[in-house]
Amino acid sequence: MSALMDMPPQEALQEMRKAGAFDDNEEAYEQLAILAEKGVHPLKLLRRRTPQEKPMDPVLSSFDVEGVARYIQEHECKRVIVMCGAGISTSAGIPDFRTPGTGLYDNLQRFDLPNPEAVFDIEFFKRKPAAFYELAKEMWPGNYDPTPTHYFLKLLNDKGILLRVYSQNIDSLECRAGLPRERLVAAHGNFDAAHVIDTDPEVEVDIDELKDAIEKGEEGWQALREEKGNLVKPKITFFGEELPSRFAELVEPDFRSCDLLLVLGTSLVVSPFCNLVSFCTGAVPRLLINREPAGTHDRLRYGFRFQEEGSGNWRDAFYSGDCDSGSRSLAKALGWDSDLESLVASKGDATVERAAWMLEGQGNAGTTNESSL
Ligand code: CNA
Repeated sequence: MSALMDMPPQEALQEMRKAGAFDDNEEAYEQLAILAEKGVHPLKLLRRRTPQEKPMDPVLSSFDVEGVARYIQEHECKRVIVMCGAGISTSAGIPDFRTPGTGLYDNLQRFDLPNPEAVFDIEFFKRKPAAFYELAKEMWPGNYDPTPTHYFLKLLNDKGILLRVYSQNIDSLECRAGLPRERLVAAHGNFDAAHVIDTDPEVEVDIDELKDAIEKGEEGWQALREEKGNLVKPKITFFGEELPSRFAELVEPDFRSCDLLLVLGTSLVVSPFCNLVSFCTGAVPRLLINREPAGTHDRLRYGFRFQEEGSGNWRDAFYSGDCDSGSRSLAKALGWDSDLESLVASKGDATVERAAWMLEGQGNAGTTNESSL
């Protein structure tokens, strides 16, 4: 394996593929291929030396929301990373992918797809764009309002302790809640911009132009296709497409310096995103807030160990339930519940005092809507 490390990223990846490393996970291969092209070595991502396998002394006084809140206060956390997914937006009325009955995948039958994922597959889109355009019309941002969880993200920012939100969501609700753009990595893109597919250098299209075309139905998007020379789509990342360069640029330094990880509303099955849970160091506490356990170490390399007894878990906590109630519980345990409710009631406009440990040395200049991290 050390010889692999000495090879250039793309060559190493091919060797790993030949050895069968991706036989049952072609998607992981595709994502690593994209990063390898950018010079990121696959072994660096897959073999990060995290001590999860070796038990450590417990870093949390209790493996629950209260234990995590105590940790944040006692260790004066200031580089919190949040990873989130579709589950933070379901209370806004946007279905997630996989919840049985209500998830998007269960509601795509009418598009007659070979499999539900096909609607976000770039090759399928090129052959049959109508299904995606129909769905895009339904999901277009603007029709939905942020949830209390989105305001909780803003709260962490206003308290001065948020390093970054890594979101898989394409609904842009994080920023609509008032989270500054520089705090967000929209790992799978969003509807903020549009482009003509298969153009290099990429040809951008005004997102409103695409919106107008989609609203007119097939006639509209066919006319736009003719005008631009190829299909136009929002800059959301399809299966088989490259993740935004901002993701590759920020992921290493961010996770290296992260002092607490919160994971909200995701099934943690889409790679490379799901692998991020292993990127912070082994002593960094992690809290999953979700309706069901996800990303556990039996399913995900260096995944959560909150189901382990005794010394098998030293840093992971799980809040089983809705993101909004989990976020409210954490805010309450931190003594920040009234701040959160003010943000919810004011749609993000309320002014919130920074965390006590972020006030030190700042005199009275500790009340702000912006984090200076
Ligand atoms: P997913 O696979 O559908 O998983 C969602 C997870 O959230 C599941 O484990 C659910 O049990 C859980 N969940 C659902 N509602 C709640 C809730 N209110 N509180 C707590 N937990 C809840 O979705 P992922 O995000 O994991 O998958 C990644 C895909 C989803 C990304 O590529 C996104 O682009 C895509 N997606 C985004 C949106 C959006 O932008 N709002 C909507 C649907 C899909």
